[in-house]
Amino acid sequence: MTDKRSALVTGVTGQDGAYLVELLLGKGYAVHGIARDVAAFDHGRLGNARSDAGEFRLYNCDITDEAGLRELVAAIRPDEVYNLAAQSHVPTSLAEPHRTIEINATAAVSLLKMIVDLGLQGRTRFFQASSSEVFGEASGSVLTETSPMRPRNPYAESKYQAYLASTRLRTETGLFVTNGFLFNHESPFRSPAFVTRKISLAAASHARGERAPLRLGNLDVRRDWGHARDYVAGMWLSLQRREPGDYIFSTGENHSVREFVELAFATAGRKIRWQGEGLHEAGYDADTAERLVEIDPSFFRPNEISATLGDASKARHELQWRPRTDFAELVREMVVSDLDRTR
Ligand code: NDP
Ligand code: GDR
Repeated sequence: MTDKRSALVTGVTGQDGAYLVELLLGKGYAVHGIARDVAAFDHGRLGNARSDAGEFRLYNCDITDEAGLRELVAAIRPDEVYNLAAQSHVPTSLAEPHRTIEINATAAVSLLKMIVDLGLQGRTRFFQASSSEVFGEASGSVLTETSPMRPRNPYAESKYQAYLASTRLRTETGLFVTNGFLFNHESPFRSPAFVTRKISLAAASHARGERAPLRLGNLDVRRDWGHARDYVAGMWLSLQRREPGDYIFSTGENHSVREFVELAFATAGRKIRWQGEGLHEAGYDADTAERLVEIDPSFFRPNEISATLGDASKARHELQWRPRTDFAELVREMVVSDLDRTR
């Protein structure tokens, strides 16, 4: 590769990886992506970015393979590292806490420390993908960077551990490391393991004649949902500052799973009428009375967070960051994309 600005991106096969690589290539970076299965990287996700000034190279590497990762970091000497690799699914973290901590915390700390050990702390800037999950249940209050952190599941614990280590290394060694407390962000590239894509896929398949009802957990939890494209722009902006810092990235508005369902099915041409209560509640087509949505208690979570809501004023003032896609546009984009795919 040439003397372009270089970025190392972990978790490149994930949702944010796709948008971030596209953004960096568009800015002319030499992008080095690591994935444990490079064949799983969907080049179609890069849009037109490949014709831009950047260069893209993929490497097979599990983030928990410390020796392999060290070799890559030493060879690339990246200007920027974006640590996106994670076991990012909260229910999976309950079933596999050890693996979640190993990937999300231990490997993140090793990567941070190896940059210092390789003498790169004067050169390499580091973005750590942290999460609104670290704050735990805030009972509807608006979260800022100084809100108390009370993780409620192994995923949140892992992100909290990585956050603590990163801020310690920042003051101990002068490493430029920034944490983004990312609130939920979605897109047509979201894995169907997450509720928004599960809903958009179901709305699209019902428009194509699917008869099996969509089975969901708690319809009344509220999330501050934004678009992934906006959030990766925030990641990049946070590394262009003179000084490192930690930032909330959120829209400042939240909506319930129920609202997401209603809007998604409306986009696919179905109006939902709710009937029943609690576990017996179901969503019916207002015109045909077809049962479209039902409750499945297996998707309820222990220690559920009832609502998230973030205040991104710091990112707005210091980074001039603001989300561009609102809730209605997000839902529409996801459903239209799934309708196109299933056509
Ligand atoms: P995804 O789950 O879509 O992507 C995670 C990526 O991590 C995948 O590419 C996955 O690869 C990779 N990965 C998992 N385990 C390993 C491993 N052992 N070695 C190497 N790579 C691994 O997440 P998102 O793109 O949505 O999120 C990006 C980051 O932002 C994550 O750290 C997530 O925790 C964090 N975040 C995301 C939010 C959101 O709403 N999207 C909100 C808050 C934080 P593979 O394909 O092989 O599984
Ligand atoms: P979350 O996202 O756990 O917030 O983590 P998810 O989409 O899984 O859940 C959002 C909310 O919806 C409720 N829910 C359901 N969730 C799923 N997955 N499936 C269902 O059927 C269902 N029914 C209701 C959940 O209980 C929850 O309240 C995401 C991930 O990207 C994390 O990595 C990230 O850190 C946080 O967002 C911020």
